Amino acid sequence: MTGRQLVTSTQNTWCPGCGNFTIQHALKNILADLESQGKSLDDIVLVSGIGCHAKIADYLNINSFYAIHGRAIPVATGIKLANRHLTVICCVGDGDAYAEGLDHLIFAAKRNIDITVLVHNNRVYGLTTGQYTPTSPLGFAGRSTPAGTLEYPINPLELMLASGATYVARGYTKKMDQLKILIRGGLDHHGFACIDILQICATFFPMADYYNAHACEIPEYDRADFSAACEKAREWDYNNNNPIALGLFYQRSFPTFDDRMALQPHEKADREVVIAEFLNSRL
Ligand SMILES: Cc1ncc(C[n+]2csc(CCOP(=O)(O)OP(=O)(O)O)c2C)c(N)n1
Ligand code: SF4
Repeated sequence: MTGRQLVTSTQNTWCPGCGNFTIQHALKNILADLESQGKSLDDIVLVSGIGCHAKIADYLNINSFYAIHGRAIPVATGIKLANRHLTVICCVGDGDAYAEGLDHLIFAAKRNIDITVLVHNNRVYGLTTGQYTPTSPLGFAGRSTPAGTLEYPINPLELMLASGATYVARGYTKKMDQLKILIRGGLDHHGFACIDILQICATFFPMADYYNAHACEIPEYDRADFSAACEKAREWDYNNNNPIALGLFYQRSFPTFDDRMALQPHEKADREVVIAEFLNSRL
């Protein structure tokens, strides 16, 4: 039970059947669980980008910040560094995080900042009505590519593993129970968590039949084994017709950027001394 009404009264404008509903529902349940376990919801911040996914910040009744397109992750990073006590969740789109804000995603993974990124990966620009994104398959015929794309998609799991993410998972909006476990695992993980969520865009890329036919569970292996995780992540490259493994691919414990930052002198007076010393050394 939660003491708070978690869904706001803001009018919801997602299309019927949109996978964003599942992600919102999963988050709502997780928030209620966290509160019933003694966590104050005031210690949770949701940051979103720009796109259909981003409206989740309007619909969930928690502290939130609507960033600009591709910039949710630096905002989330700043919030975490300003107050390490907060749990910071970042909801981003695949256009948002894998195109516009890709450098921020890579650097957040490299730094192992303790935030949880949920990529609503519908493999299309939903809000701007169907242009291709970095995870659209080769030949995707959308508004900006009516004759089909000429590019192969990127594999975001492989990219996140290579960049240093310490929790890498893939969920699917038609598997809400598993999605909840993966998101909760990311929130409980101390370090940078990235969960690529295969999301149904009911209007511009309705992939449910395809995903339902190809989705499978990841087999047992040591989740701290980087090579095994990379091998598993390469099996489905977002373009071939191989089985699509869902679940946790990789997790390891490693010092976070915020931990390291806390060890640095951060008092204003200290900073002024350091800056003065530096300037004097240049004279
Ligand atoms: C810098 C910038 N470029 C372009 C846009 C226009 N724009 C708004 S939403 C959007 C696409 C969002 O797609 P995605 O991140 O995949 O999210 P979805 O709508 O699919 O959830 C674009 C290109 C913008 N707002 N800002
Ligand atoms: S356009 Fe796609 S992603 Fe956007 S609300 Fe509709 S179904 Fe959802």
